[in-house]
Amino acid sequence: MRNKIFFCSDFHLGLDAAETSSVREKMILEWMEKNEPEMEALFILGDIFDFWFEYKQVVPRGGIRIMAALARLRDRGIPVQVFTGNHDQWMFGYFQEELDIPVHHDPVSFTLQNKKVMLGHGDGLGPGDHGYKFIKKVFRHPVARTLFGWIPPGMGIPLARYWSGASRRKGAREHAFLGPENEWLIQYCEKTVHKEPGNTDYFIFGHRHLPVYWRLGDGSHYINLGDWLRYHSYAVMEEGIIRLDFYRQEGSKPISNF
Ligand SMILES: [Mn+2]
Repeated sequence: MRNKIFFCSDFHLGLDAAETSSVREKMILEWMEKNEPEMEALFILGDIFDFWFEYKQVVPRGGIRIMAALARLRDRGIPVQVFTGNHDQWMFGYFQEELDIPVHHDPVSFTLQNKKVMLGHGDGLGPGDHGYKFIKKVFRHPVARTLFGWIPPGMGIPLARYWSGASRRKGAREHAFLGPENEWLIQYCEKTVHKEPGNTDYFIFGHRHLPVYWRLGDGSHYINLGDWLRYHSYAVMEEGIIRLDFYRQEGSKPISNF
């Protein structure tokens, strides 16, 4: 029976970390295949790729197995939706046209199993981080995209990979949980539920690379999906209830306040 909705993010394919990208990719496929018989839908909340830029006629090499697996899910009639992350925001229609998968660039609220769920990558939300918010605007600007598209891929892609690595090294300082006052996604969610209590049952984001399951002021919940670089974590919704789980890392627990 297809009654489970799966949420995951931050595969960062193309980046060799604790495991190589290809070992990680195979693990993700194994996870998808194992859960496919019960899969009602799959949401991927950004940073599938460590770098992605769709040129007009060309896409970056790599990631072919994950794309084939997503195509197979679609062929079996399973809804798949993708959000772009800060590392793979330059998706301009390839997933929609080739894989029949909708791509979202901003957070979206869905009603899933009778619950209101807000989904997004999570970058650029909450207070502070003005440098990043500015760069994000620049990178999203059509003129910047066009200009980048004119740089030959042999130069443009290494340049972008360097930038992507630099932003990750900056983020690497934040592996530890900073506490509810300093976790900007918790701040963002608390502010949202303060303005509109009871409007959302679950806020689910990626980007933070830290599995978090947090009870918010109005009784709703914020979930951070963690990542597949360190945690192999994901969320699964069944009968309107979401749990955060770890693939092949039994006994791991998310950071939680309940
Ligand atoms: Mn990420």
